[in-house]
Amino acid sequence: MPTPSFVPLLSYQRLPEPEMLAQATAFAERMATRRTVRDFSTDPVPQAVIEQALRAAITAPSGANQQPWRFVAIKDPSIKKQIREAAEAEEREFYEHRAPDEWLAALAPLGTDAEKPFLERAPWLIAIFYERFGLDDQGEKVKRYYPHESVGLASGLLIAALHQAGLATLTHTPSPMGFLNDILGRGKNEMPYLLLVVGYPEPDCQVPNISRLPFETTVQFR
Ligand code: IYR
Repeated sequence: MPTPSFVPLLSYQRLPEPEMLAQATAFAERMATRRTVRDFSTDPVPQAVIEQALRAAITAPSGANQQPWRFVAIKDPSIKKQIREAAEAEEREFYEHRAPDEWLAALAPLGTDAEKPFLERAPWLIAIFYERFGLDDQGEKVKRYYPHESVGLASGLLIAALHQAGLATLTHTPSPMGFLNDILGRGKNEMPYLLLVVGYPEPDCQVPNISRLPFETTVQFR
């Protein structure tokens, strides 16, 4: 059993209250401008920007600090093409057979269908996996704690970081996503979590006419 070891918290900087409120307000206003986009431009995005956003993502807290997230950032057109073909095959099954009417009704306001051109058009796809279990030096399974929660937190930070950098994203979840393991050569212990599509919106991009719930509906102070 390892013994705990502590170091001083040197990175923390407490803000004066007015600046704290100004920062919090600016960030909330910035995030309120985020929209999920499906019409992506083919304009390239520098890899360095994607890398910095991923550096932000991997600062997320995680169960037992196991950092179970794994990110694969894809710009290679041939890999994007394979992903599009595999995703569209699953999506056709979904829209034509698998999805119950209730689910299709819930999706109707988004105007989605089985065609996923953005998987080839967008300059970057980020495949996000979580480790269902780790593997030690001997190849033995090591239990992971709260992997779903952890990867969700990291994904949220990634979306915020990309938005802050002026990029648009789509959280895409073709189901099932096992094809990502095959195409990207990832181990069976890695579970695909989501496929984040990243790039610029098309100049004539339209988004669904939907809105966020009122603040008071989802937040309570006691
Ligand atoms: N994966 C499908 C369907 C879909 C499901 C949900 I829940 C969404 O919020 C959006 C779409 C698709 O991408 O079309």
